Amino acid sequence: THSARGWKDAVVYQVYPRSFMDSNGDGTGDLGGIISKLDYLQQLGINLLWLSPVYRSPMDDNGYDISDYEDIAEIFGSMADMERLITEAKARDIHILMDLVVNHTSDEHPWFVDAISSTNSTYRDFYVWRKPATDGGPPNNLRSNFGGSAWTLDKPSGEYYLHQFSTRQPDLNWDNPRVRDEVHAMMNRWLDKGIGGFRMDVIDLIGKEVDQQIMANGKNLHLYLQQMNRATFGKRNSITVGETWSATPEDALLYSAEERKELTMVFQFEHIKLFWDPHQGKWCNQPFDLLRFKAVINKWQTALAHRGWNSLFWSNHDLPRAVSKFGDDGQYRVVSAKMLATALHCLKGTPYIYQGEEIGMTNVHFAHIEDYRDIESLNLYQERIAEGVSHAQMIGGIHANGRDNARTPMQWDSSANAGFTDGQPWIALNPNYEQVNVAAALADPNSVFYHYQQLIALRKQLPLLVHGDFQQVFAEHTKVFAWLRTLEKQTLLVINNFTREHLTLDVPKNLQSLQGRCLISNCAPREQLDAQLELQPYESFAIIFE
Ligand code: TEU
Repeated sequence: THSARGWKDAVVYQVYPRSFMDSNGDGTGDLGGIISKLDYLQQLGINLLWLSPVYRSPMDDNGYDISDYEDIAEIFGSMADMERLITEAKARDIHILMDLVVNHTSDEHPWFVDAISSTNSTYRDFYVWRKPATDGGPPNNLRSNFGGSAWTLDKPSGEYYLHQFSTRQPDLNWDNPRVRDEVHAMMNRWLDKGIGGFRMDVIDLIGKEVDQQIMANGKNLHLYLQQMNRATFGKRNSITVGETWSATPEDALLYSAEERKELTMVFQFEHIKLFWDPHQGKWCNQPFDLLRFKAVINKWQTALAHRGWNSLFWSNHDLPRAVSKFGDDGQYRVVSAKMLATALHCLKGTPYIYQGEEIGMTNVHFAHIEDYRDIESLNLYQERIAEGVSHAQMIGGIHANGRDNARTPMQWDSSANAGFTDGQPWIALNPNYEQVNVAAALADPNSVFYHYQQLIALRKQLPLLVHGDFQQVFAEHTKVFAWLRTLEKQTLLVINNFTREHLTLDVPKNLQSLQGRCLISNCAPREQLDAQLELQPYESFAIIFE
């Protein structure tokens, strides 16, 4: 397995199992389908595979509502299939990161079924119960991320239970040591199966101080993570990445500085939230602003330059497609997708590729709300329309930032249903699958796929890419994102034109007429820079000077 220190040249690929590959024709992706595509992932060159949840679940939130942490949902296959996936992946030097969803369970988890059955249940205190407010309503005005109150009344007991997500995802009470012990034991049984580590769902919420309405970064959060590290993965060569929407760079150091013995790294979302409306959130999309975007990336690269570690991502199963969000999914789709790949993979940290990103898959624009499946979009659409927001505004917000953009089936080829299923797909495909698919990408030496493959290979070959210091250049430029990576005598210059415009850059004296070697480019290779640099639309390249 990856020694905890040797993992820094790894690249992670995220699979959303429901939409990756269907092997039994039921229209939903499954473990057999993933196994059938391991050769493809090995060809891409990734070494870690973050698997979104495949555990038993009523699928209220597509598996982020778990009713049995140690059994596999029938639609995904069996535990034997899961063990086969771990083995087959390892045979290709690919290690599985399981998705650990322990801020909450499903309301069908036996713990909750028992807890809600009686106030005397020995599992009552596994969850968060509060008496009604004096007016008989919810204990406080906390809102759920999926619309409505974060409190649901259990009529027989007259008490409310907390759920920061759907009403069917009751929050676990992490202040109860029995909860921590049960979760640690479950994690160790998964580690004993040979997984490479965990991605940890909304892990910044497990220290919540409910009565102070402090939901993220509660006072016991880091204590619980240090306990978890000691009790489970800390003793193994594991990789852990926490999903922490609230994290600042200072928090990220607390989570990921090696001596803290908490996590390997975290997902922070400042570069994502940057373009959400402060009041309407993601449903009112703000135009991309490169200067603000660069400042955030620069801040994070600088803050974790020598302690802690960055995760690097443009997208995941909750976010719009990278090329639609940060590039151009029209006539410049391929060149801008390659630019985004170079930009991500030449930063310092661990790159995450979301399924389909490596072939430049794009957002989807379904016309009707009935075409969508995501509980978050469906609930918030209803809630906002009821508040008087127009259909056009909400469907526009879903088109720009809805989670189903990332959940339409993986596009394998131009055959029916893009080769994803020979059944009825659980969600419609993106109509562009006849042009945008893996088969076409593998047949085209200039495809986005081979650009990713090259970047992943370079990371394994070049310590400069893994360990080199980051230093932004052209910091004030509103259309170009550029930086240097330096390690000992080597300097890498990375230049990305984030626009469809032809640009002319004045090259600083110290970078002029140096003889370099072009590491990668999405246009003509560059070896040397003169006083002026003409950039094509979305042109991106990296030159190494020794
Ligand atoms: O996401 C946490 C989360 O907060 C996001 O759903 C976020 O609220 C939303 O995408 C922004 O509008 C994690 C999982 O990644 C997500 O799929 C789950 O739905 C959620 O937790 C609950 O488990």
